[in-house]
Amino acid sequence: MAIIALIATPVILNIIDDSRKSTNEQSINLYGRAVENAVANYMLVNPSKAIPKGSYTQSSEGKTLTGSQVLTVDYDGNKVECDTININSDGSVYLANCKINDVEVEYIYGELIGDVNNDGILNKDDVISLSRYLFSNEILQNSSSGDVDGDRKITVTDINELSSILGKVTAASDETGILGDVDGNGLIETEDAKTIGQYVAALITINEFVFNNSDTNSDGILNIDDYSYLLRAIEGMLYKEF
Ligand SMILES: [Ca+2]
Ligand SMILES: [Ca+2]
Ligand SMILES: [Ca+2]
Repeated sequence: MAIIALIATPVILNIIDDSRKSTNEQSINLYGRAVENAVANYMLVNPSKAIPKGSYTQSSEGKTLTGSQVLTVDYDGNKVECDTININSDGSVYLANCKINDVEVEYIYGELIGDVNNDGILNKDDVISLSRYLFSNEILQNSSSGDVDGDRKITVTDINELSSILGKVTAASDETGILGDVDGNGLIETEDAKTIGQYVAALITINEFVFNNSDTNSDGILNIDDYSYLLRAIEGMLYKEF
């Protein structure tokens, strides 16, 4: 009997742990769906407005979310508190770093669209990495997450949209910027290609920061190839499919 008890106890503990785990997952799933409904309701009431994307913070037991808009969440289950609540540009929801009734849980709800380096945070590093993935084949953990417009390709449009979601990503002159964003305004546009063209034609000089954002084919030389490479990308002819 003693032996059976020794063996049986850990199994029972595991079952309790598993059921607690699945209850936690259920709570987060229910809360995540309630947040998705809150987004849908917001769109229903404000049909002329854009999807209220971006990061949010909770108040009133998670029933109010504050970010680019204020959303009301209809949820009565176990208390769910999350440090990370993000509404993606397609209205889908991402929850991470959550606590259920004040106990931390590891479960993540949804996908954080645009988190191409897969660190659970959407920030300018993702935009910069995505540009380097498109142009110079930098390896990304989660490149498909960079398909912000959902056409199953990574293009300049995705980089620009992701940058816009973050309020247009800019880099300091001593940092690495978005490859292809020559003038550093946070968007890859024909103006950027023009600047390379002017440099190649010896009409202007450029500094190291501009050079680093201009060498789109990443061969350490800035010439007409970078100009045409960037132009092709802007026209959607340079892309990565998955
Ligand atoms: Ca895309
Ligand atoms: Ca630019
Ligand atoms: Ca080059």
